[in-house]
This record gives sequence, C-alpha cells and structure tokens, in this order.
Amino acid sequence: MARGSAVAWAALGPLLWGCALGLQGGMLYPQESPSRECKELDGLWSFRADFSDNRRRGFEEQWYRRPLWESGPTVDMPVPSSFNDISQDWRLRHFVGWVWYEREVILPERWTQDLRTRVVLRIGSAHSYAIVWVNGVDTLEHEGGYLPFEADISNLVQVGPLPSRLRITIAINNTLTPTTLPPGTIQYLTDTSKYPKGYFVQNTYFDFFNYAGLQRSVLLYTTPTTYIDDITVTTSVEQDSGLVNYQISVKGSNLFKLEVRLLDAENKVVANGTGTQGQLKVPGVSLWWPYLMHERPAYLYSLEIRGKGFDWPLLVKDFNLLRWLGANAFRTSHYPYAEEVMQMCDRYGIVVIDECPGVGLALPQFFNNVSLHHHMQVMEEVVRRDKNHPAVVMWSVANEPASHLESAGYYLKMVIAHTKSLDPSRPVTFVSNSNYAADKGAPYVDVICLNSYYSWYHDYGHLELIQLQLATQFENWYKKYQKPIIQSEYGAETIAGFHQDPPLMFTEEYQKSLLEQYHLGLDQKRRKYVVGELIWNFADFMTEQSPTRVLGNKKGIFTRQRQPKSAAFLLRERYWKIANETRYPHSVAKSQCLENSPFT
Ligand code: GCB
Repeated sequence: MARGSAVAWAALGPLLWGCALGLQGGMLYPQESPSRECKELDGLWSFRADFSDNRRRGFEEQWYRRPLWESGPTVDMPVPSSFNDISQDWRLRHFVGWVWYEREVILPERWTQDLRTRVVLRIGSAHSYAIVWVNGVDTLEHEGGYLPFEADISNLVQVGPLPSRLRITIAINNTLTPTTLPPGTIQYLTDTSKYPKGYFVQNTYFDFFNYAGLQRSVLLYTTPTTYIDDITVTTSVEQDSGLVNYQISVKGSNLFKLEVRLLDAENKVVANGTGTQGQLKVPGVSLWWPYLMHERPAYLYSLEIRGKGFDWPLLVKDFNLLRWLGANAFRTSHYPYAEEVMQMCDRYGIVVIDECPGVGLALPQFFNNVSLHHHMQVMEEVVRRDKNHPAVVMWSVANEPASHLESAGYYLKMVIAHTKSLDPSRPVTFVSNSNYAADKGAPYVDVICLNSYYSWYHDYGHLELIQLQLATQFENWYKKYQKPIIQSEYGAETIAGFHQDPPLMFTEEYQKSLLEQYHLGLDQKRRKYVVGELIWNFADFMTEQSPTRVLGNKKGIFTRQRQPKSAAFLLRERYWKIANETRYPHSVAKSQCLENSPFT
C-alpha cells in the first residue's frame, strides 16, 4: 500500500470511528510514493482582475478559451499569495469580484501516455468561489475558501500522442454574501451627490482583511487507476499498547490486495495488517503528547496564529516562537489553516482547536437555510481534511455568532449536531461573546469558549476591574452549564514602542498589566473548571481600515514582523512556570521542558 500520511504516525489521537461523511471521496494530502508523483505549480501565474462594471467580462468574452494574454494585458502573480498584497495598484488591494489566474504546464510523457495513471489537479484553497478550466474545458467548481478541492483530469490530458501541454485557468470571486462563509453584504451607495453611479462596498463583520486568491499551493499528482481514496484512523490505548483502527477506501476497482504497514516517526514498521479495515496493535507504545502539557485535565495555555498566503519561513519562525514561549496550543482563528500547519502541529506537539470560517455571523439574515446547509458542508470538508491529525482536539464551528438570537440557537444546534455525527470522538464548540443568560447555542457545546475584553472594549483604562469582572463571567457560566471553560480571547491593542508608566491604553505597559490582571483571575479558576487560556493575539495582523485600527489589529504579543513586545516575555515566563510547576506524564515532554526552559 502507498504510505498514507494517516498511518505514518504511531501517534494516538482521539477516537474517530464510523465517520459518515456526506461528501464524495476523501481529501488525502498528496505525498510522493513509488506509485504517486507530485508536481507543484507554485511560482508565477498570469493574472488579471476583471474591472468591468458587472465584473463579468471574462465570462462574456470567454477568457478561459484561449491563453489569457490574448484577451488583454496580464500581470505576474505569485502562487501561493494573496493578490491584494502584491500590486502597487490600490484598486487591486480592495478589489471585489472575479480575478483570473492562468498557468501552463508541461506534463511528463508517462502521465499522458500511460492509461493506468490517474492525473489529479488539486487546489489547496481559493477564496472564496472558484471555477477551474483545463485547456478551456470547465472542470471544477468550489465554494468556500481555506479548504482544498480537486478533480481527476486524466480524460483531459490523455487524449492523444502529444498533448503534454496543459493550460489551467482559475477564476476566483472574493465577494462575500449572506450565504457565503464568512458571510458579508454588498451595499450599493446610490446618493449621486456623494458616489459615482454603480458604486458599491463590501461589508464584512469580522476583524481581518479579506485577503483572497490562490493562497495555498496548486498541484498536480498521479495515482494508479486503482487507488486509495481515503483513510480514517482512530486510536485508543489498552494498557501499554496502542490500538490503531483503520478504515481505507479504495476506488477504481474491486480487484486489489491491501497491505497495511504502520510506521513510526522514524519510519520503522511497528505493525502490519491487511484489508480495508482492521486494528493494529503497537505494544509499548510511545504516545503523542502535547508539548509541555502538564496535567489532567488538560490546561491549554497558549495563543493563536493568523494564516494568510502560505509561507514556509514564516511558518517555521512561528513554531520557533511558540516553542520559545512554551506555548502548547492554538485555535485556527477564524478559518482552517494550511495542511502544512496542521502537520507541524502534529510534529511539534501543538494542540489545535480547529475552527471553520464561521466568523462574522452577526446579522439575523445570516441564519438562513442555505447558509446552514453550506456551513454543514464546510464542516464535512474540515473534518474530512483534518480528522487524522492527532493535534486536533476539538472542532469549533463558529466565532462570535449572534448567539443571543433564537434563529442562531437552532442554527448552531444543527451545525454542532452534524459535526458530532461526522466525528463522535472529539468535542465540539463555538466561541461566544454573548451574555451567559442570553446565549442560545451554549447548551449544545461540550466546552464553553469565551471571548472577553475587560478594560479594553468596556471600562477603558480600568485595569482594577478585571479580576472582579472575570470572576463574575466564569461563575455565571459555570453555574449555568457546569461545563469546562476556555478563555478563548483576551488582550489589548498595543503599538510596539509606545511606553507610559503608569500604564495607558495602547502602550506595552498597559498590555502587560492587563494580561497580569487576567492571569490573576485565571489562576483562581484554572485548577477547577477553566481548562485553557488563549491570548488574543499571537502577532499583529491586517484588518480593514477603520478609525479603531491603526494599520491593522495590534493585539499581538509579537509585531507582524514577529518581534516581541514586552508582553511576550511576561507570557513566556508564565507558560514555562506553569509547565515546570507540574508533574510530567510523559518522559519526552519532561526532558524537553528541562532542557529548554530558561527558568530551571
Ligand atoms: C474578537 C474577535 C477577533 C478580533 C478581536 C479584537 O472578539 O473574535 O476576531 O480581532 O475580538 O481584537 O477585537
């Protein structure tokens, strides 16, 4: 059997069994093997934004039928990247509508001539609606950014003796509407004394810049015509043995023999099996364990990373910073991160709350049936993609929906129930900023995740109120629901280099003092029912322009360039202190703590 990423881990993640996905087929991460080849299409693509009034000129003139340069000027566009960040043309930064990407590829003869080879085109993500043509033929459509999609294009490339040249055209629309995820609205401004004819703006209800384009890799890969389409791995422990249940979906033929080899992190075979489903037993198993996780129940002390155009150096830098801090968890706020990020979490022992793009569900009209259906489909895609990562400990279906609305209660109940049916083994949550008495979604979650900004968005400057208000928050929620609670956001806007003592808002001193007050409050509850604290935010990040944002959101403890503000040192001390204060259930975690800790 080709080496599936899922079984290459002797790691024991949560149990996932009987997963009944409504989606057709799997979405395994492409890996080279003796029977599979990959061809990454990263690099320069041709690009054009359709600035026509109705944004539909590309369709009216059928730009996909011929090379893009034949229908007008093109510019170079790197993939992966966000097209908004590349050009000096401000219109492109704020563009709303269809953009067109194109790339030509020459395929190896063995891909086009050998009919026992299947050729697949896979797009890591395209935000937010995409249509794909191969040699002018309409091949694939996908709704929703941040998740991969693919098509078997063998029929299009294996058509004759010499057609090894392939033209891939991708049209992407970044418009957010009441039924996209995240949702948005398009507002036409019709006062002609203020706005030109046809003037419109895209309204969004979330706090990050709506970067778009081909932000993750595009690639071609091959499989044999009889191939493994999906693998589902679930695990458990029996005394000192690890039990790995696997279910493999094979497509293309019923005539195959399947040999299963379980490899550990050093590529040593630790168990063997046969057939499409079974159980492998690993005696004396070495369990996957979160980096610096210290006690049961788990206390997730950490922060969050913000995704964008995929970039290896930035990713490795961020994981180095997480280790430097002694952090061991984050939430993928507010959309699924690249698959490579999830793989790093598995390898570095970073626990993940895997969040879908259910952010900005702020208006009553967003809780409609079309959105609900799409939201469930998105959860299917998230679970399908990430189900085998040991790092994933919980699914989050939304961030700060208007959960005080009755309609939101029903909506959240349905999405959460659906997610649980996809994966009965992992807890499901959404992140709330509603009042405990008004929230209509909280009855359905397993863990309550709360965002609060005491002394920031309320009672500005009054740091002395934080402990009281935090205690009230925790007690109210716990009394009502008796569920574990995570403080999923808290923080303060801080401009690196601003100093003032006694502290004033926006200075490094204020951020530090605010966090210190929160920590005193958290320490009162963390041995009881508060099981995690996630600061907002890991690093500064870009947002839409507004009078409340100075070149983006500055609540990072690192700048956008990944340099520490004073609060980073405070958190580093806290995280390592918590780690070192506790017993270590796993010897590797222990030695890592002792070797790396600056405080022992
Ligand atoms: C929140 C949101 C997050 C924002 C943050 C803020 O509650 O979940 O997306 O960036 O507040 O800084 O206002």
